[in-house]
Amino acid sequence: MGGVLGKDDSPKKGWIPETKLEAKMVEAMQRRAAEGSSMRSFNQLILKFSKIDESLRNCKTIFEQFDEDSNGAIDHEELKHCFHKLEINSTEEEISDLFEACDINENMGMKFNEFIVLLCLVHLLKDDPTVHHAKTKMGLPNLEATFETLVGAFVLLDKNKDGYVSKSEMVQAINETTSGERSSGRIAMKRFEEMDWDKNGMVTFKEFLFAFTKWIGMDDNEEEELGDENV
Ligand SMILES: [Ca+2]
Ligand SMILES: [Ca+2]
Ligand SMILES: [Ca+2]
Repeated sequence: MGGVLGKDDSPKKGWIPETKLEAKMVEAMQRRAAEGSSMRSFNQLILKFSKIDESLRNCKTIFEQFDEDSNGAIDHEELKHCFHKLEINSTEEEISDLFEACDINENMGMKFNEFIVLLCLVHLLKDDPTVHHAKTKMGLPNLEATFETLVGAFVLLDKNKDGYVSKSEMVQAINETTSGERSSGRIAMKRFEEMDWDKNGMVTFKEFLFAFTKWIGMDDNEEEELGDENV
């Protein structure tokens, strides 16, 4: 509890990724973590929330474009076309792995929020350290800037740079945000539980992204008004 440098804080050694995709994700994240976060504080992320929200919502057009039969979901075939159009070089196996990983309700179709998560994972995985920042990988510059922000946010949370966010890392982040607030520990716990939906005590980037789409209300209420802002 006491010492910051105590062993209690150390990560679980030998955390084993559940899938090949997760292993790749963790590896990519560790590489990014080694480079350092583009973000200095969690507050900075919070300030960017509405911009991220807007950018992801604008992605609806992309989603609709690739939902060729307009049934509200992107199926396996449609995803392949999508990758082809966006010039994402992926093997058949990679596409299947991504599809499986992001199709969380296993109905064989990407819903909008699942699709966003998938694209963001692609963005991370396709990250060639020599080209990033220089050019975009999918020809979707605005969206990719948003993905970068989300990667940065995760790197910021992942203090020990092991590719996962643990409970104590979450507590630390929230503490830094709301300095002096007594309830912050509880908020952190709640946030953490929202993110860790397989309840294994660790949050992966994928879980983080899904939680994020939930927080900004992108998951269920897609029927709701899109694009009639009364500002
Ligand atoms: Ca479709
Ligand atoms: Ca960590
Ligand atoms: Ca988890």
